[in-house]
Amino acid sequence: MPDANWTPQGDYTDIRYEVSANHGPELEPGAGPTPGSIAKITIDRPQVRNAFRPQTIVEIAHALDRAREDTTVGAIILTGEGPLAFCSGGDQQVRGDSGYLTDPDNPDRQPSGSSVGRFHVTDLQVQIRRCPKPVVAMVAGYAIGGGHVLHLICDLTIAADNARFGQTGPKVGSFDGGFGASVLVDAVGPKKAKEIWFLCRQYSAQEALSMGLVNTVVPLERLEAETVGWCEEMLANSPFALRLLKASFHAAEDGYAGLQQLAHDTNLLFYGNEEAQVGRDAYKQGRRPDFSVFPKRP
Ligand code: S0N
Repeated sequence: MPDANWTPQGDYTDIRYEVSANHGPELEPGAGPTPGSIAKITIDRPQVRNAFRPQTIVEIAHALDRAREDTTVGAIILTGEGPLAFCSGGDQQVRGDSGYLTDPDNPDRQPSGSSVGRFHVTDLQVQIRRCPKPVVAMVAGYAIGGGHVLHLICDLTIAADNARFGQTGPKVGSFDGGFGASVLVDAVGPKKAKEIWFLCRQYSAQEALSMGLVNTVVPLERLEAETVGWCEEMLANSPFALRLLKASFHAAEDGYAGLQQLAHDTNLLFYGNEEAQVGRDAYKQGRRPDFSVFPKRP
């Protein structure tokens, strides 16, 4: 499998953002790679097992937006630095009495001390779900607590054989009853989801595979090559079909917001259609549109 040839972009403190060179598979021998690149977002706080503080979440959100806007990017990898952890969830050192503190050492930015905070991860979870490109969690080591929820809401998870999965909420006085509960139920069923949350056990990569939490398990040394390979396969497919599939998978679970995404995606297609353009052009030219030529489809 070829090297992804990553190029770093952006200026971040808690993460790295890298984009691969054109990296699709050759459609025919000697034809060169098909256009398309992969973005990789790496949580870079290995000293705390890649726990996220608010700054980390702000940076992941920024990088995700960047990957979304980059029209060469067809798939996005979310991972953690090093072999020991994908992510260990919210950084408990900056957990306040009401969410997480942006800057606990700076009273000017946190005027009420430990009583003011928020859950930055709430918006990030939605952003990952609504990102129109596939997001792949590449998990080595621990995916624990809020880090487990992050992998859960990614579209696919490729796990190394040293990966360990679990929730810790009830052990540390916390819980994620949002996607962390509903998407987990969808993935593993209600009994197993309750076991995971109520007992706070850790599960091996093989156990995660057998309960449908991850897509595949590979030796640690092959983790990135395998993940890049899966992304390459998606790069060879229709990006709009992938986009609509992702929106379709989430439409029911996300209610009106899910339907809105799917509906607006049909708008994107409809704007390219002559019928929509007749309406636009007539308005711009100040005349009545003539839709009579278009069939009333059965
Ligand atoms: C990950 C674990 C299992 C790794 O164990 P290991 O390998 O033995 O390493 P340790 O020695 O334990 O850790 C190494 C160093 O890293 C620090 N550290 C690890 N995790 C965190 C963390 N989450 N926050 C801060 N520091 C962390 C250790 O302290 C240690 O530091 P040093 O070297 O200085 O001693 C193990 O570390 C572990 O179990 N970690 C804690 C996992 C955990 O409980 N995470 C928090 C769970 N909660 C959330 O994630 C909340 C998510 C959230 O944001 C949310 C979302 C929706 C609704 C609510 C919430 C909410 O916040 O409540």
